[in-house]
Amino acid sequence: MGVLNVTPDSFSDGGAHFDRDAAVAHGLEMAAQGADLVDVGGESTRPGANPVPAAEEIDRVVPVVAALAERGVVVSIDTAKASVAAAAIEAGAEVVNDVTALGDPDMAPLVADSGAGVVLMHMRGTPRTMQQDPRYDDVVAEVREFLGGRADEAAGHGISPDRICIDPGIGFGKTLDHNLALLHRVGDLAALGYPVLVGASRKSFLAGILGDVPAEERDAPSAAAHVLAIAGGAAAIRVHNVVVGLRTARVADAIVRFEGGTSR
Ligand code: PMM
Repeated sequence: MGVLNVTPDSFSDGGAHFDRDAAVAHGLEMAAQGADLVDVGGESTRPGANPVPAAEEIDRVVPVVAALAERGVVVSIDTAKASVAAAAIEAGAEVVNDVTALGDPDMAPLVADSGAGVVLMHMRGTPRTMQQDPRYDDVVAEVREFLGGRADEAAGHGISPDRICIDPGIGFGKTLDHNLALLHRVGDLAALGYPVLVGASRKSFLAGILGDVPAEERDAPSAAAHVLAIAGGAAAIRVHNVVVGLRTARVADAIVRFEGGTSR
């Protein structure tokens, strides 16, 4: 999944794709580079970010979704608002990437009725407050319990289980240790039986390990996290740099899936 933030303030590519034509061009570029999905978002979820009114979010994302879908790109819409998701699905989006895991009561019926796929992500709190002293007794168990519950809820609304993907929400209300625990034990989440999406790309926990490495220099560190997530059973990764993400994922996959026994 390639990240396409159509916002003036996302943390890692903030502003770079705010211009509509530039956003469409970058989305097409990521698809040509091999992204299976282009994830279009119009509201920043960076820590401390303020919400964007639905009408403005729709105005940002719908023309970009429509232009990409028209050209055959499979688009996911990164939104927590059912009204935005509805407009994006109308414009051709096939997946709803919801960082609140169906927090909007209108979202589950919309996804069910439209036949879209859905990504259910774990977040503690809201982007405004989520990094203020997040605490868990057992972060992996709590995230697993939450995602299992949300997936059941989605299925209860008639969303087909084969259209559901789960995501631990790296960086969303988590300390460095929480992120490391979740990445270390992706298999515990995969055991729920749904494909797991992991988004570690350029996130600040990497700087928590490496020191002050700027976001645009975090692609190799992101790849390290994604490779180990794949080894733990992750089915998809959400990345800014599709060339690096896809190449590393393909090598990781080849090793993880190797069944040839001892070398000859
Ligand atoms: N991270 C961000 C935004 N949306 N969606 C999912 N499913 N998983 C993530 O980890 C995730 C997300 C924040 O990162 P960005 O500002 O680079 O988009």
